[in-house]
Amino acid sequence: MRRFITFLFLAFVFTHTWAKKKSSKPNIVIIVADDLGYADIGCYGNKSIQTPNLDKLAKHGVRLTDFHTNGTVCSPTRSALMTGKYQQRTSVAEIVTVWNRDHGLDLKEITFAEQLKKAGYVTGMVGKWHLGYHKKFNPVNQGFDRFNGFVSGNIDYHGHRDQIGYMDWWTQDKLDNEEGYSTDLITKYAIEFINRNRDQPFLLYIPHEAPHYPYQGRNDQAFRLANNEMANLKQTKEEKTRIYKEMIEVMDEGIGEVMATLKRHKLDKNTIVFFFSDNGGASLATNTPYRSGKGNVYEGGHRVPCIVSWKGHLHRMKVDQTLMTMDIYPTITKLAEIENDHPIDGEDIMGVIKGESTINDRDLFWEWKNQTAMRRGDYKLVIIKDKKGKKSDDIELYNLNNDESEKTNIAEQEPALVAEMQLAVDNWKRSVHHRPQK
Ligand SMILES: [Ca+2]
Repeated sequence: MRRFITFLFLAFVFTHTWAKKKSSKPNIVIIVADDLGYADIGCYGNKSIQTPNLDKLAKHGVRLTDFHTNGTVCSPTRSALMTGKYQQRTSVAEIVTVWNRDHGLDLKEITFAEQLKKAGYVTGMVGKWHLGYHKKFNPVNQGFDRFNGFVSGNIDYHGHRDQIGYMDWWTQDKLDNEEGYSTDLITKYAIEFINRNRDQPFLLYIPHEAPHYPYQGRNDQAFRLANNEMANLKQTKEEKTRIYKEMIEVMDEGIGEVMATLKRHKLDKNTIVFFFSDNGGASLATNTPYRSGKGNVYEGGHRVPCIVSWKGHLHRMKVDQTLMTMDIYPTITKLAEIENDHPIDGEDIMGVIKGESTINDRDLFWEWKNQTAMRRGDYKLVIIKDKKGKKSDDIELYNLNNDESEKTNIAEQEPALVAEMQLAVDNWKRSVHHRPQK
């Protein structure tokens, strides 16, 4: 009898300790939209696109108004997200294209998925990778236990062929095409992953394809064919705009289903959810009030919506601090109680998101092709090299505090500040482009 009581006592202590340990590390869900503009969703001011689920996340969570992507296009931002570093320090500072299939994120990089695995998390990814087409760069070789999705920049939402006609839908590192609208498949596999792993700490990375082109709704036809052939498709601007709205609304619906799954398993209090875009919106997007869009270093190219939700831990709040994609890495590794013993550029922003602290003043930088930008407080420096018809660099300075749309160049009025910021840009470039000798 005494033995039995001892057994019961030990069983209780073990279960209790385990339960306590289990609850101390939250599940982490990171949802990324592709090419979603700043004002493409309701809670960021859109009046025609219906996004009730994202609006609900923002209503009960934290809405960031000055969150930036590291890149102004897909792959560079994803590289910074995966590594916590300026992408210029990694092997992927440019877009990984279909024409360069042997290029990808160096396997030596320590991704956040690899770090979380070390902390005992099961790690899953469903959706767009865009950090290397070749099998050796597959997410399963970069820390993800499970991968369903595609490796290129975009696929036909129905036929799953990439831009030049290669089939691109994978289960782990095996090509495994299946029927379905890619946004719905991503939702399906996200839910399946949560169902399967609900009893252990998990990381789920959900990089959606929407609303990146090709513009296809849920009930449209596939139009990319094999061998780089396209079905004869003519879409008017009005049709594209209607489909673009639908693509965002279907993604929002999927995000609602993921949140409902977490709730159904009573995981919502133990799961932190991040949502953001990978760069500013493209031609059909609304980036209001910001200037320009994808592929540009003006605000519209990299200031994006970002919402963080964690029931019972985060409260409705608006955060105006300047934050960046590379900050996600140290934030989630800290939540997983992991020390990063390798250099990264991002900073843990959990204190900011909770409204408990602010981040130290820091300069932030963007670089894309011939454009460079830098942010210091409210000031934004933009340098454009080789601008058409100009012999010298175009130097622009804006004060975002009273000129959020970057309309009035005040560089001539602030020569000392411009010189200081140019020096900081030079130093940053020297620092990030330095590659240690092999
Ligand atoms: Ca993108």
